[in-house]
Amino acid sequence: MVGAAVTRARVLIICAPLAGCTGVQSPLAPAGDQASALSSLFALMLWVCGIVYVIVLAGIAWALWRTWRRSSAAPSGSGGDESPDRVLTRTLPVAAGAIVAGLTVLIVGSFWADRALFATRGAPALMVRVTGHQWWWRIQYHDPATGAWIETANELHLPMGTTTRVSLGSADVIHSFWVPNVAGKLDMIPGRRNLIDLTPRREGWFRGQCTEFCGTQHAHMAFDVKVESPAAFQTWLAMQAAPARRSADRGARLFAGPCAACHVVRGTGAGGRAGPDLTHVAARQSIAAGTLAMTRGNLQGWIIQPQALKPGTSMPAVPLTPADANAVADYLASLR
Ligand code: HEC
Ligand SMILES: [Cu+2]
Repeated sequence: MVGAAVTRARVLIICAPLAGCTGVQSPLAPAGDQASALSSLFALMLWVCGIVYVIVLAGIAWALWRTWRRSSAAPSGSGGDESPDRVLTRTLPVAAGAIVAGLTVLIVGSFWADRALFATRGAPALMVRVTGHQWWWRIQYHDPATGAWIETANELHLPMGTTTRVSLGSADVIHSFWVPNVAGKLDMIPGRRNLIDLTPRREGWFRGQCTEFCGTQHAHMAFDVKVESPAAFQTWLAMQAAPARRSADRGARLFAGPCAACHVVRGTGAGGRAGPDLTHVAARQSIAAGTLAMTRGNLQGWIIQPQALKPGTSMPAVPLTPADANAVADYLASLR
């Protein structure tokens, strides 16, 4: 019994690293052009370096075997058939040639992959602006029809098969933007904007993550990514562009007090810019940059005690009676 359990534990431990080879946050399961280019480059490097590794080990084994055979055949130590100098002059050019050839393959491969990262030379089909904040993501879509910027947070939607150019910036410290299944990573630096192209090729949900340590809640700075058909994307964007549902409930009135100072709810008086846009917050998958699943209960928990769920977050605990927090959570859950 105990033996079987130990064996099972060993198998699990050995297999654990393989879990990184697939899933919604893995560069080894590419679902976009840029991630495919990078994973091909990874495969090329793995093969070239793997072959070199095997050749070097084989050479060492062969040399050891020859030395052993010679010393057992001629115990007097009177040398073999060939002088070491002659062996060197014959093998060195071959080894040098192999090194140059291997490095050339790697250099060409990495230039090739680098060029593939910028898909479109001209104007991209869609422009998105993502700004890193400690510890959440402000996301703005450029609407080509009106020229307006449509704002949301912590959830990135991308149309399948088209290139979205994302302009990355930061409001405070250096963050880094990474959706491993779709593209490589790029830093978000205060005072400048970096551009990254995303061309997704598979529909579904993926996960993005900040990959530059940016403070205590760095690990809780994630975002959901939805790749959907261009038609579904247009429907979603139109929904995001619309103002929030009008409400005269108690929750809406309570929200207009302290919460409105930091949060925008378009179509109402709430215009604070310090926190995420909440116009359609209930339509998102998660709360507080991937920290909690979007449920009515988690919304209420977050409102009552954000500092317990994400210690250090810039959202303070606003004093509310349980009945008031309940009403505010009802209001937020209605913002779809
Ligand atoms: C001082 C500014 C401030 C005040 C006041 C404030 N918030 Fe926040 N809020 C934030 C910030 C900043 C975040 C992002 C926190 C994070 O993810 O680290 C946030 C996050 C949220 C989120 C999660 C949004 C998302 O997309 O994940 C909700 C919901 C929310 N706040 C509701 C409220 C409500 C309701 C009130 C009033 C009771 C309130 N906030 C008061 C700053 C504030
Ligand atoms: Cu960060």
